[in-house]
Amino acid sequence: MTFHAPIEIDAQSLRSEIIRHLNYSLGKDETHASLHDWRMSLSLALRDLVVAPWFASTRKVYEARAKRVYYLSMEFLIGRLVEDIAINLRVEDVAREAMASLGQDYAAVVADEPDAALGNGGLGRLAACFLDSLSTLQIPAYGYGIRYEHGLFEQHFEDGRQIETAEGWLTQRHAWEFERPEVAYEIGFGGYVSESGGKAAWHPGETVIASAYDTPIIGWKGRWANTLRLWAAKPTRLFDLESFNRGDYMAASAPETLARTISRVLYPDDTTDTGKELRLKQEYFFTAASIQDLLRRFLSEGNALAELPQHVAIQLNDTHPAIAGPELVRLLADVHGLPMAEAIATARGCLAYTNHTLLPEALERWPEALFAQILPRHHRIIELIEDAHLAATGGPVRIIEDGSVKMGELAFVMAHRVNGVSALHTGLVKQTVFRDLHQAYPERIVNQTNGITPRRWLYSCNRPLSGLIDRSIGTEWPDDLEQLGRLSPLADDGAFREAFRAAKQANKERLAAWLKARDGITLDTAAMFDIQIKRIHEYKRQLMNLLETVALWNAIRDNPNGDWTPRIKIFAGKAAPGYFVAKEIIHLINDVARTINADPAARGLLQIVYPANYNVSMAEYLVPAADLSEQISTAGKEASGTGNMKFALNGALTIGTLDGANVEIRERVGAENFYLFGLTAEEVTARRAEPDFARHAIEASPTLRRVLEQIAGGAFSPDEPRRYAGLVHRLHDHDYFLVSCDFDSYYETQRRIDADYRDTGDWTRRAILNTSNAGWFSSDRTIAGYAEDIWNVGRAPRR
Ligand code: GPU
Repeated sequence: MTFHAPIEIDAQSLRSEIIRHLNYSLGKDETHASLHDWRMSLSLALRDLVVAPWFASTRKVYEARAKRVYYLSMEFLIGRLVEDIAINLRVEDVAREAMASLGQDYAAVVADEPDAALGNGGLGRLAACFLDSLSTLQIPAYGYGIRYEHGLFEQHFEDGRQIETAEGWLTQRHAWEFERPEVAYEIGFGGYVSESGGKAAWHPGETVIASAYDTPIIGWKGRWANTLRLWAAKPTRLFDLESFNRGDYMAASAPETLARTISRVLYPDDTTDTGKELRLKQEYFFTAASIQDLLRRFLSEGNALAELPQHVAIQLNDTHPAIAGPELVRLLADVHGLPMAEAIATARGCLAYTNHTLLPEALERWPEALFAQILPRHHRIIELIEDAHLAATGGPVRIIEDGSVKMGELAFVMAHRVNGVSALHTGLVKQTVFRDLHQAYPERIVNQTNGITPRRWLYSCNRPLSGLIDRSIGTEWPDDLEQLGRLSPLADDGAFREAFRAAKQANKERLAAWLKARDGITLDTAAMFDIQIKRIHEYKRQLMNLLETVALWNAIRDNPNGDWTPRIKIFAGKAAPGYFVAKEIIHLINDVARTINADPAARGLLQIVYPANYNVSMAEYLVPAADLSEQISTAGKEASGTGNMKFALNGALTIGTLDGANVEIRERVGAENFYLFGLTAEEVTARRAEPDFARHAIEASPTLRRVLEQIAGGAFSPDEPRRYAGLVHRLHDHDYFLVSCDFDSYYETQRRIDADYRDTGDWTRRAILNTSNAGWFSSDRTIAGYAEDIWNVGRAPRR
């Protein structure tokens, strides 16, 4: 396969293109253009540059009749695209210059773009990094998902409490997408199944239209572009004219409203299954549209159905699209006439499933009655799949059990490969959730440790450091990230260390300036930036971090003349709107922050900052500015983590447990350059079985006891002294995530960090070794692993 030539454009020509779009796409002249107009014009001009490589890539795939990868995901947490696309096209300097020549501040223009927040957290961001790597590796691929009208809610704080409001990225035109009204499929729900002559047919009771919107995804150096195809739900029947003529205007638009509801909003639950009927409809909606679309493409190339697995790899991002199995079987058997056994085997040859969690509350199960009502034919097909599976294995694992359809078991049985997302997690998948299935199908489970795209998460978000790296080892590292290893010898070079430290300092100042402008907060950039950013969840233990913060504050007040290492504790993240405990933790963080930040004894020594509305763009400010990365989940609970990788890559040291990919990060960056603490996954299980383990731990720790007494006694909520009594009480009897047991080890490790951080030269040396050894965590490596072990697709050589 050949590649698309590099994009050649100078600032003068790009400037003309921007003005052309301003005039003819937006209908504005230069004197009346707003920031939004400039941003749209720049985006449309850049989008034009993507089109040629996009066409060329598509043409090559059709010509070669190459195998394609279909990545099915409920979430794509993409963030902003202007800068990303300019960088991948290698025209970011040209774009900056063109905007400057038009009197526009490039950074402000870039920041005007709303984040595409079509995801909750790690799972959705992983999908976005994978799209970037698939294009960079020139693997023919489509991302398939839902074009939510409202992405993840916006978070505000009122008196320290989280308030959610609807997100509205599509109230403006989305610059990057192409609407494809001609690509539309009818998606059915409900109804009944008829059988005659051994043939089954589903007659849905209601239907909606899935309508496609395509966004080109350009890879590094513009060599290749794949497509992200998102489905929007539209009514089959536009408008009920009869009702309108009767004067019933509400009823007249009811079909439209009902249909559009399906793609209206992203469910805001991260690693929890809410079991809502609309969610099941969303899952079937986008999965069925995607399967119909890929089958149509396959058949249009004149292939025989038996060859489907040689042409199609379908990756299920968790169980959300697990209905793909029965849907593909239905199309192969009911519509195309394959015998049932052959349909199942063919579908399995195409399908693979990624598991992202062991948390029981996240494992999707649908009430069988609801499932059978919405998807009656699929219900029956699942029974047939289960029969075949039971006949092959002799049990004991069922897919439908105790009145529930278990989507994990369904995905597993219908996949030829199942993967976990870190070495530790994959091991636990084999030993716990899928123990029996692993015994029945011992070849099926493989590991693919997660990764992150170095284009966004180093090159673009950290220009001070990526510039330094370019000058030190050349410019080939962004798509061959293990080249960063060549920085290791420089860890001992005084001048390089100084330059590395200066880059970190520049990032801290950039963050400080941004927060000042946004929230009016002042940060002392000489302090250590200690950052925990992720969804708020009990297992991630933001609470433990906060308890340690209070303990440090106590220590400072006990000894105000001590030689303390100044720290800024930064928290950011959203809680699911229905997750009461997580919201209580947010409230407590804000209450503690208010108290400590107002205490003169803490001034210059300890500050807590919790900027509202964490998203991808905020992470792009925070990650490069971190000195210390908090990865402190209860061992065995975080499947992988990807934030942990972003921080290490950007030269933060980690304080972390032996959980998820922390284990592999520590192995690679070196144990001396990673602050390990806490119980192991095995120890966690053992400790939890001990009676009163939390009470014992609290009794044994005067430091922790004091903190808990303060919180329970209202030291941080004087207006409502008992506000956190329940939270503290629960920690004594229901400390499922072992905050109490790991506290002392965590606190002591933090004090070691205080001491180590003061040796700036040595800290910087170890930070460099984090960056230089984090190259393996590129999502290019992860995607190459999927291509080899799961999809059986080739990747083009690097150029
Ligand atoms: N994860 Br399940 C999510 O972000 N959302 C989910 O619904 C589920 C998992 C995360 C894991 O918690 C995290 O450890 C992992 O790094 C990430 O998926 C990507 O694999």
